[in-house]
Amino acid sequence: MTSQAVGEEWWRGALCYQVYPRSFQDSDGDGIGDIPGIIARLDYLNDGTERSLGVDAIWLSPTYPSPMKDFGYDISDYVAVHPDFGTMSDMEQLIAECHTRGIRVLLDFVPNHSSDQHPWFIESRSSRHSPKRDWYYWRSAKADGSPPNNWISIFGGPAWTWDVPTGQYYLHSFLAEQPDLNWRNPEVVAAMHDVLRFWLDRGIDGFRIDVMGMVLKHPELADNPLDPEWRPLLPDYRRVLQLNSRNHPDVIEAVRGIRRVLDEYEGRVAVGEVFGTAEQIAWYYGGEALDGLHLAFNFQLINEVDPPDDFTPWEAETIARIINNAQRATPGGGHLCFALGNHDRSRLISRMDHDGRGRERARAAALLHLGLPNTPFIYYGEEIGMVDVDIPEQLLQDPARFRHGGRDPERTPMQWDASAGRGFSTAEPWLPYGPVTISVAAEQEDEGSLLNLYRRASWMRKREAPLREGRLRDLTTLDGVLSFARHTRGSGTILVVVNTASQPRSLPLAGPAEVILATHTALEGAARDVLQLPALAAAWIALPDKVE
Ligand code: TEU
Repeated sequence: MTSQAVGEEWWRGALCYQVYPRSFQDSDGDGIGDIPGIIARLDYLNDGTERSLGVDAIWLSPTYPSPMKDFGYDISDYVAVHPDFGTMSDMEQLIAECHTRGIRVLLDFVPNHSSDQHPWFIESRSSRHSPKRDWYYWRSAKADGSPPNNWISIFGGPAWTWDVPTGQYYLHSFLAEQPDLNWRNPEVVAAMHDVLRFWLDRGIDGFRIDVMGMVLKHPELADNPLDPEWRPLLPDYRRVLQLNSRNHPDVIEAVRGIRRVLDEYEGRVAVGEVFGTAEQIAWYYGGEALDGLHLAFNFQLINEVDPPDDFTPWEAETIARIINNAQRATPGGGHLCFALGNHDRSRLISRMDHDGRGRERARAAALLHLGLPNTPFIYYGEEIGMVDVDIPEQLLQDPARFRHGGRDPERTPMQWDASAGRGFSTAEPWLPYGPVTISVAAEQEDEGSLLNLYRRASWMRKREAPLREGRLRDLTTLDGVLSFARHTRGSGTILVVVNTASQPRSLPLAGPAEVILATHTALEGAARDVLQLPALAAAWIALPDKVE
């Protein structure tokens, strides 16, 4: 690594970026993004200058061999690369090229389930006496032939599938092609830890861990309680509360085991995908010892409650509550990690566009996200304002239709330019492109663009200690305006203000200050007494002790 010392907790100040490899850059003309494509675009992410986005780490959604039933989250070999994405040597080159630019690389680790085509499962299902039978959850039918419990797959239907040759059911929390691994079997744990070491030995800087909270379930796989609030049209899996299938107290031991493997190496990070209340999310840090996840994703700015009902409104009180709850619940020294989007959730602008002002909110969201004390993860395309793309029925790919239209709308190819192939591919892309008006090229030309706002925010964050490592203070809301301060002893205070109201608001200032960055560039510069915030505006303001 060139930019930071090895062993440092680099991830605390880092700006992370999620690459969905199928959709980032195609290099071989098959309409599917690949690793050489990602390498070709690294300068966009970070070329060491302020012309680039200043990304410190990328997380790659799964790049492993997979039948692609769940687009890579069904892995048939944990220690190889899918030919659609390239070769192991491409991956090694990506790691090396990233490291010369000071970009860390996180892989997606999917511990809860493998593909049904993984040799482990093929062996496991071959006979009741297979030495790997217990690597997965096999159970006999109830007396009436029904599945062993009432669990429902997140993708709909029973979480159990009957295997005719061996006359038993196996458990799958997602698709039938994604059987759950049995983490109560020490052989499974050892094998999965070896997977981690395989990649850590190749220089991978850490992992985003898929559905960490499902890895250990109730030891007897007891029924889940029915959800009295379920009603038709809600996803099937919501018929039951995931009490015994998720966030089980035993999960933390699996987390600690993974953490111990990472601790055998220096400067590595585990970022877990976890769901629940602020307290449930915080629990994954491992308490005061902080021996659990380094970072636990908080998705509450996307959906405040889990399971999700509605998208979190762009509303000061709600945002303040989410931040407050997260701060209060997280153990001292635990570092927050917010995401405003990912490959499973509707894109930010589309979520917040009920009045056609989603784009304005996206600008303010950028300053909120990068202004919070957290390790922000940007979902590819968020920085150029990509939107959900309406996919014609016959082109839908995602097997998980638990959401109307599935998750394809937010997975469309990165739009690099306004050409027919968007700079992404010369072939028919695996998913259709979005509006031609949205592209990196267009954003780069426009000084006031969303991309330039992200870029400026990213580099300012690197320069200004309060934004990178300052404590959060004085979180307040007034009349739709959210504000909080970031403070470090010796480096001053920066105020983050977000006007979520659709009308202008006046913000009284205690004295002379300087707006160092704003959604509306006209706001930037010296300010005193009162700052007039346009509707949906946001700003970063350096307070007097910083101005001199
Ligand atoms: O997602 C987990 C997942 O499905 C949640 O987003 C779910 O909607 C939530 O638990 C409901 O409360 C991960 C991956 O991100 C996703 O792409 C995979 O399909 C899934 O796991 C299975 O690996």
